[in-house]
Amino acid sequence: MSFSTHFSHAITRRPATSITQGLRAVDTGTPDLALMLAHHAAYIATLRDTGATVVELPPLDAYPDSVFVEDTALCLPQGAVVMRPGAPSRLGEAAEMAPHLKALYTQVVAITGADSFIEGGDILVTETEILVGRSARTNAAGIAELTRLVAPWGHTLREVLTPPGVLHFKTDCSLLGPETILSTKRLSASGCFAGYKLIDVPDGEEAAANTIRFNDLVLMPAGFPRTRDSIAKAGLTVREIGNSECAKLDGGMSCLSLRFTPS
Ligand code: CIR
Repeated sequence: MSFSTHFSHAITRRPATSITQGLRAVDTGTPDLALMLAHHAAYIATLRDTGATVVELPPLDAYPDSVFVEDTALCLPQGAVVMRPGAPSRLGEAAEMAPHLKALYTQVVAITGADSFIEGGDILVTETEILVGRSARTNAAGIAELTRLVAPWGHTLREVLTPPGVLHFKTDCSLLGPETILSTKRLSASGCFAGYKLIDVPDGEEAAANTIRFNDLVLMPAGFPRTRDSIAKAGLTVREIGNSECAKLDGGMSCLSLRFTPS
């Protein structure tokens, strides 16, 4: 079983009423909390359908973006690394996540450098390497510190670039199988996925690039039929989840969970 696609656990956090204050690159309207909660419940139910244990953490009103738990940690088979988010309003979310990781993992380490910034959304773990996109949220010092922390666990990092104007590296790509990546053309054009099997996101459906392969399912945002058909054609079982409210805050399928098999 591949450690990059198969997991026994996920951690999620319920959106708080402060979600209306969440960060966004462009204001396309206020997220509707009731609808977001309904989408969130469908997301959790789908993760559970694969047989995984899903931890549901309570809302954190002090952190409007705290539903996007992926940015707070990197979870690997050997241990977890607590991140240092580059968005000042999100920095405290990492410390809120640490105890929940410590409850499940024997090894939990943290990015601590005052100049180090790194968010989980910029990190794509494949079966053979960890790709980290430098972005407005993830800097060279953060990547260097993560490289040192995961080396003893046998992991190699490769620094790549998140396209300009794109929030996170994984806003534009996802791992669909141990060697298969779904990517926007604007990202794959950089050549960063040489050696992988690539599935292109059709033009105009770039917002569908952020999916997750979770056990035997691929969770993707609803409303992107051409991307859905390409993934299904690759032999994968797709579940579409409503994402209209998280999309207003630049969030998607990967952002809503930490996925791992603790050791
Ligand atoms: C933010 O700007 O930080 C949030 N509004 C969205 C975070 C999305 N997270 C992710 O892509 N991993």
